Amino acid sequence: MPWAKIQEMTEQGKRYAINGRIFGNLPGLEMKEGERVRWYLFGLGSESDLHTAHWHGARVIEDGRRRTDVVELLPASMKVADMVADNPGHWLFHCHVAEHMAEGLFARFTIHPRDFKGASPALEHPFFGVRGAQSSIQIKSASADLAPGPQFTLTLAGGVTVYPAYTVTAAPVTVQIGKKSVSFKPGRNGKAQADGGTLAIKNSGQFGVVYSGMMEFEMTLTGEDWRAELATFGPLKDKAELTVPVTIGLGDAQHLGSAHISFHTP
Ligand SMILES: [Cu+2]
Repeated sequence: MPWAKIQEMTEQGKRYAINGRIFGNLPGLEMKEGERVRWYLFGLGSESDLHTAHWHGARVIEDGRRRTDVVELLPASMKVADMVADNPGHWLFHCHVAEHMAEGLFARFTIHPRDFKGASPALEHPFFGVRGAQSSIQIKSASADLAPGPQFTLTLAGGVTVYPAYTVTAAPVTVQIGKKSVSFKPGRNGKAQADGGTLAIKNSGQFGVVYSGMMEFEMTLTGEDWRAELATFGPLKDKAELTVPVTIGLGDAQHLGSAHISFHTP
């Protein structure tokens, strides 16, 4: 395997962690209302590791000097933060650098009420980041016009996750339902035509770049082949509804989702 490839894979697997835990999975940050708690903060890394530890629902005194809820940490620097746990609840503790947070640099801490007795509740599922990332397609509307012959038209609108500042000409967009697929090659205007459909990317601006991390699209899939493919999932008739799996490929990336299609006759 080429060295450059190994570097790339290492970079993809890299996460920003607190005590080795990511995405809200760090246990043990628990205290009782009224307790005085000392946090020892320590950062390590390189120039990308400029961290800002931030508490929700609480304030600290940083190094005995400053009352705040954000403490800045340069690599290999140490700070002490003193907190009076005066606000019971489950609170977020995270790095305020947006990219670090998106890559897992957050945890929860719990302030139990003064009269709390018993075992601490088990951590629930991660509440931010992980799950949302698994469904990388959102189909917001799907409808099919049961016009006869080649006028059969399935219209899909929704969004698919992309890298920030994604260039729409970078890779073909392949849509697959059942065994049938079509591939679009969007131009800089975000539009593409292919045998059996059209694609329009709605938020790629005048330069063909999607900045938001979510590429919004509208597409039409036309012709008898699509009707035949959809018919393998259930009967097609006026006012019927069907849920079908949809795969959208962007270059090497495969995004899996489903579309809830409503059918109507013209
Ligand atoms: Cu950070």
